[in-house]
Amino acid sequence: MENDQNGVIHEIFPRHNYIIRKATKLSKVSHIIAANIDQAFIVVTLAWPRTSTGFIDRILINTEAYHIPAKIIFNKIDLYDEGLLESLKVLRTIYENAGYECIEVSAIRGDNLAEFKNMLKGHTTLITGHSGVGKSALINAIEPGLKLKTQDISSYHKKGIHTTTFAEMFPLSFGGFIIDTPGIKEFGLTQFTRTEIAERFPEMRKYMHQCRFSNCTHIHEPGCAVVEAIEMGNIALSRYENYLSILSDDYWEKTEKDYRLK
Ligand SMILES: Nc1nc2c(ncn2[C@@H]2O[C@H](COP(=O)(O)OP(=O)(O)O)[C@@H](O)[C@H]2O)c(=O)[nH]1
Ligand SMILES: [Mg+2]
Ligand SMILES: [Zn+2]
Repeated sequence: MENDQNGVIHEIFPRHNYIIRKATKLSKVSHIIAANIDQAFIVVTLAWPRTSTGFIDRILINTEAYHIPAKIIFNKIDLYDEGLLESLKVLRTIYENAGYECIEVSAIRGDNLAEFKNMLKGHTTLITGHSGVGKSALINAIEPGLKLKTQDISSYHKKGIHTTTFAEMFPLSFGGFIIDTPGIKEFGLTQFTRTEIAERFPEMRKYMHQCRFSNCTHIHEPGCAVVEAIEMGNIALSRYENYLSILSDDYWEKTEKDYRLK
């Protein structure tokens, strides 16, 4: 019965997708970070704390696994010098070629915030990325009413990086929802098998059915269409290197020499 004291569940929606995180590598307990997401924004920066492509690619493996379209938000561009702007161009090309939309923004200076806001409108968006890259600052910039706490990054060294420990969902006044995640240090990939990893790289997926062996790991097999695509310049080396490092350190050692750019 509905009354003033008790809330009533009107409808239970099925979880179409969700992102989980295990407490530790061996833990059997999984924590659902967010559910029913229709896009994920990976907030990164080439300024401090600089995001590695390894981190980006691990998150993308997760979003691919749950069929969540992902976009990469390069923040703090007000701090980029010429060298970093050059790196930005290179990274944009890598990720756009892999099929991911990219946008460069500055929460502080205001660059491209109207476009950023437009990308959020009407969607349920998971916002993820390292602690300190400016997730909360970006959300505040487009929805000042939320007044999310931002943290002075100089204090991270001393205190460790813990402000929030769970994801929070907020409605947007202009339509849609955002889910602000706590600073995620690392996504576990333990729920995937080794052969599934390659399938989570859209640009590798495009070629792998042409490999000579159906169980090709795209490392050392003859007639590997993925390796051929790398040699032709159709797959970015950094993505492939991250794939190798994800598979295992041993594989990485063995193949590193062969596929380095000449
Ligand atoms: N220069 C500059 N600093 C930023 C920008 N965005 C965020 N910051 C700063 O980076 C620090 C961390 O931001 P915060 O939003 O708390 O990061 P979060 O941990 O990802 O939520 C704060 O000191 C922000 O003021 C930006 O675009 N430019
Ligand atoms: Mg935050
Ligand atoms: Zn192959």
